[in-house]
Amino acid sequence: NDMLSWQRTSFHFQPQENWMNDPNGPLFHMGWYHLFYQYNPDSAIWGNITWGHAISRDLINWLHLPFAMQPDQWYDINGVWTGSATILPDGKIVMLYTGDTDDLVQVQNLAYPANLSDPLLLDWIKYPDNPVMFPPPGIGSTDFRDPTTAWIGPDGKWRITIGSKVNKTGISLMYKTTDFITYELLDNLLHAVPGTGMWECVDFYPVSVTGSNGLDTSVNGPGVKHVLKSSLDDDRHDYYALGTYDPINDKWTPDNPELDVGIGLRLDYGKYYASKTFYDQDKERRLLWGWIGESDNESTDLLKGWASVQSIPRTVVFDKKTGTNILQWPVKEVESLRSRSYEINDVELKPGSLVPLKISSAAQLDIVASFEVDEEAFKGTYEADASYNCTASEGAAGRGILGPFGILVLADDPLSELTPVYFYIAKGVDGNAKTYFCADQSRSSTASDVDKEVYGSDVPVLPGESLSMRLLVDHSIVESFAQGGRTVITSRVYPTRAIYSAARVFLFNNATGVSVTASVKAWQMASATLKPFPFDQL
Ligand code: DQQ
Repeated sequence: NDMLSWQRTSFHFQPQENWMNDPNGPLFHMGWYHLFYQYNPDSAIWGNITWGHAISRDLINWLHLPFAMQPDQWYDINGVWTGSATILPDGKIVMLYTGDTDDLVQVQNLAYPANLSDPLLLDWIKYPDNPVMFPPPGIGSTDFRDPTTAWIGPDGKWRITIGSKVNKTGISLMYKTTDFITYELLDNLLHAVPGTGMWECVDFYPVSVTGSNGLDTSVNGPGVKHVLKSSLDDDRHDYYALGTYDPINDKWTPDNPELDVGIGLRLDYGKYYASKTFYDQDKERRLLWGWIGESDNESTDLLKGWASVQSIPRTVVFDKKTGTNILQWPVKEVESLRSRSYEINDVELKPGSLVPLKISSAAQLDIVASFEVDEEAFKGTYEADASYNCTASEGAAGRGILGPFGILVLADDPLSELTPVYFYIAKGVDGNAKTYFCADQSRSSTASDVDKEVYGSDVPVLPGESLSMRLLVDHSIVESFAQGGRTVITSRVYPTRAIYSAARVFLFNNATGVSVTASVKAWQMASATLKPFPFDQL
């Protein structure tokens, strides 16, 4: 089927076939980035979870390797579930992962590479006395999973945290260890948030408040904040908050309790889950991977024979300008795929206008765009949609005074299919404006059995800043970044008509009361190379 094969991505990481979910244990070792991932070798739906393994020099082109770990022991026979890597000061690599036992109990297991001097880390040894942790008293046997990367505290002991829940309160349990074999459960929780339910794939790491490099996981002190991220099983989104970590009491406190984990900011407002960061010691940056799942139905996934991709890895830094959020940005290596470029500057978009860009077969693109709103019309607007909300709105078809305006991608000429990514400005009678960044999937596909949500949230815009967005378009995935990565939305879409040479890009302004001046630079993107194993040479 032509349409289904066109929908397969060309520069996102994915296995050759079948089901994939969470990224696991990412690390850099001897010149290679390693990515492990939750994989079903037998089908395009979840099950038989095995650790897939791939390596890359540049995070974009990948070599598939044999499975790292398979469900073959009593303590992981129902699945080698999510885990994280820790690189010890002597260079040893420790992998902790969740096993679903023969009794369906969630336990934590230890594994390590058989041969550290192998750059490919082909063989993995499961510690013979696994499991190393059982669900502690008071914790449900199926509510104990996804250990983090370890970090070292002032007492010289390693810490890890593991997500769980008590009734409806999402919690993160704290453990200390010196040898990764025996663990001490602390009385104290790293954090808890009522009403958020089971915390999956907790991620916990420092960010620098002053510098622009990433920080290794054990770094703490003045000028450091800590990000706590949880994937909420109940609503399938990744939430984070900035705060302070006290390593004596092993407690994390949010900067703003109103924007606590699970009730405040999302890492990504679209289809994005179970993400995990790691410290790239080679380039001194913190990198974030996330699972982009499917939002069609399982029978289509079975038909196309694969499900899910990983996001383009993103660098994560603290946003020094706002102080309230992190910035996520596609790794610079993705720019190596940029080829033919297209540029258009200072186009005036009057209310109701639509301007096609001269790009055909617009399936693989990197787009950078900025928008200046007509100052006088903006100032003269007394009130505009003060209570706007992307998700509850009518999407890009809903016209307001100061929005929407932005870009239509994966759109065909008659606009029978289109995925709008746009800004929408709301203004209260107090004169304060709030800018929203949204992605509308309601008309992305003529298929009826796919998700049609409008995604998005507000995005901080500081005085003097123009509105800017970056879009990575890859057939059926659009990763959209506003204001340098303050708000991010990943769209998983299923075009059936806006495909091959019919896939186009437009600028649009559907506001009724304001003109917008747009400048755009777009690049056609080459395909990444994903080689099967065995490959001829490195
Ligand atoms: N996926 C894994 C679990 C994790 C969940 C199982 C999150 O370890 O909690 O495939 O997507």
